[in-house]
Amino acid sequence: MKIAESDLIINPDGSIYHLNLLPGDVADTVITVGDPDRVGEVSKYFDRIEFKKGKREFITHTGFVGDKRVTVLSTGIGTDNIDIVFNELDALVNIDFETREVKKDLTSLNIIRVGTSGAVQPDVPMGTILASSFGLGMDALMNYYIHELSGDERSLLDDIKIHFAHLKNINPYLTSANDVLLNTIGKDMEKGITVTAPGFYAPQGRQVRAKNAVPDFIGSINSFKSNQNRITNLEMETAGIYALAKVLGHKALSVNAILASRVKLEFSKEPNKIVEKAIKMVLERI
Ligand code: R1P
Repeated sequence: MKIAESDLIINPDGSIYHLNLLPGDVADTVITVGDPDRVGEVSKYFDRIEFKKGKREFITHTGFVGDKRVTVLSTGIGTDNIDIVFNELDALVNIDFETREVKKDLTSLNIIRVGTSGAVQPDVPMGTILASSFGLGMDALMNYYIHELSGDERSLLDDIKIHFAHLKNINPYLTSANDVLLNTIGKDMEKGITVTAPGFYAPQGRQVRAKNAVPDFIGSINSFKSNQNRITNLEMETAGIYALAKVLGHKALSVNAILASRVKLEFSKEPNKIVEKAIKMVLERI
């Protein structure tokens, strides 16, 4: 079936609408970062850079780590951007731009987020590099996609829905990390459920000047427990990444540089060093 020109927008030069990339520009291993300035912090470790492209907040460098071709791409902040990045990355590898049809042989990308995050457990200190075992979305993205759950995801999400029943009008969604990536790239990292919020301030329990509608948000998050599973950290992309990766047949892992302790009310004095450590760990393991 031919995909409509209004549904999949291709620029006059043959590149995809927002990412500004051509089919062939994306390596099978993709590192995503939120901050466009972090793209160069990753690609400075490449042995060779093939090209640099960009549009809006979506900056891409593709190059080589040894013999391995790697793409690093910034998503900007939030799962609304993840919707764009994941659909366009998938289109670049799985849709024939000439015929506008889905290819017969599909490509499954390995996608690793290297992002920043705040810890909600007292025993997860600043400086920790944490691999998300699950992404728990408190945002609305997956209300718009058909998202099938495994038995394990379903039973954990059932427990989560009971625990968070007081959060009216929120329909949480849950997806596990790709097992292989979790056990290789994330092998000796701290693990836990990562909550993805639709904002940075009240949606993550921060109290500045506007009054929060949800009392003790951090307390309700860090008190959740189901078997061995607990919530360890908060950020703004992981759940969308895990869910859309699964829907589209890609493998995803989110690696979090913990810059803040939300229970000890602290923020790191050396955030760049922690991010640097996460970047190096991921590049050594891909
Ligand atoms: C908020 O400051 C941003 O930082 C975190 C959040 O997920 C959000 O995108 O990740 P990045 O540092 O990767 O952007």
